[in-house]
Amino acid sequence: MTSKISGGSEITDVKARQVLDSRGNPTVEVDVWTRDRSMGRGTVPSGASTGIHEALELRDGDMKRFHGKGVLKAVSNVNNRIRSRVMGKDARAQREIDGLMIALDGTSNKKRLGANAILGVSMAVAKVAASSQGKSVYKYLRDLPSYKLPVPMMNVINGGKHAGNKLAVQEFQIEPVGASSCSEAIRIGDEVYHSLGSVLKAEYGPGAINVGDEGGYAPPIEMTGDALEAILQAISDAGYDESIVHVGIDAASSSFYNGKDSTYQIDEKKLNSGELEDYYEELVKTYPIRTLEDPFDEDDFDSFAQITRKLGNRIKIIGDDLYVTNPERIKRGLQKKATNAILIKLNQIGSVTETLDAIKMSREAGLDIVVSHRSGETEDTFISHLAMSQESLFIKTGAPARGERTAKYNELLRIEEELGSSALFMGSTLK
Ligand code: 2PG
Ligand code: MG
Repeated sequence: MTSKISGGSEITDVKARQVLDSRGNPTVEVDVWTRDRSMGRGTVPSGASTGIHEALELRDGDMKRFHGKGVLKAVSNVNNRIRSRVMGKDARAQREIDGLMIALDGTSNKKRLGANAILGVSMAVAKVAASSQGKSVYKYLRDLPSYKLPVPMMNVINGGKHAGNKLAVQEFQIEPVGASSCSEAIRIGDEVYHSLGSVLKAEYGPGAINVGDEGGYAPPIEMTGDALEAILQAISDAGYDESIVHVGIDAASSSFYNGKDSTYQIDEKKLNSGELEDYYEELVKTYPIRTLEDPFDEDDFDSFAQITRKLGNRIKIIGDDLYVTNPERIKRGLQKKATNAILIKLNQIGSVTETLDAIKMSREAGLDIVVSHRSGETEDTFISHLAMSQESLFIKTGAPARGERTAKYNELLRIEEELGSSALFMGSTLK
């Protein structure tokens, strides 16, 4: 019997193709098949405010096709070198398969095969293994006695590299922690999002409700405080208050950092890291901000540690570009007590196994987990399952608008339905 099951999950085909992401840029999609005719598909996302320490996204550089952004080399690496090594393996052997691809690549940042090639296969392998066992992906990834759905961290105003406005801060988020379930949190977030549309339209004109890369509005606002005021107004217009809906920001501050004189350009000011820390402290005093991601440049572990010492008992300081889901950098951050939470993105490190290892290390050290999308996304819903399986406090996956963002929230609605009355909600731990 066992050998029959093992035979069923034997990989019989691997096929990659080039498809488009939500920004209209090419990306890698991989289908993996097993003997029992199960199929798993992984479609790889792509960032804009990419950390310099991230694994390499292999692009063709052929300026005659897709302005150099094609991924045919990565696709060919899957269809040839990776495929021939992975064929015949048991899809349940995730660690072995990921290890084999990492060794085949042989570089520290996956630049030979491309992290996009490796991750596409890695996600497809996990999905096909789940499907071959007749399990939901989150249950396959981690068998837990009960599951808690994450709090949606919805990016409702886009700035920085995700929008054509002058906001330095990249993301303004709402977090409906006071909901009694994930589905209720999605409803509340959606209501606030639409109220915000009305607030922005009234204040800044009809063009203010055009949206940025992650589905949040991209109004012609320049000052951080003005964006936060609009959000508070929207929370109240929708009939809620700060105890139900928290606010968060992802400063993505490497994108407004000038390395030449070590200053940050924000709100018409040029600040050094000490002044920027005071600026955040004031912001947190004035507004109900409960999460603050990437407040300083991606290599400034010490400033992260300092703000965590100061504000860490009240709010979550989240490291994204700082850690790039990389165990080596996480170790460094833990030694310095740089943050109390970590953003997790599969394509920053480039395989499911390494992502799970990064999460385990972070969780065991007491960091809160925030599983995240990228600004360039696809219809793939793997991160909804990853968040479920890893007891992620939040899932950060954009506004409750645009198909590639709602795909993730909708998958959580399906999961909550599948769990029925046993479904728990992370919001209850944050009230
Ligand atoms: C971030 C991400 C996702 P990007 O900085 O957290 O919101 O942006 O994918 O552009 O790196
Ligand atoms: Mg970020």
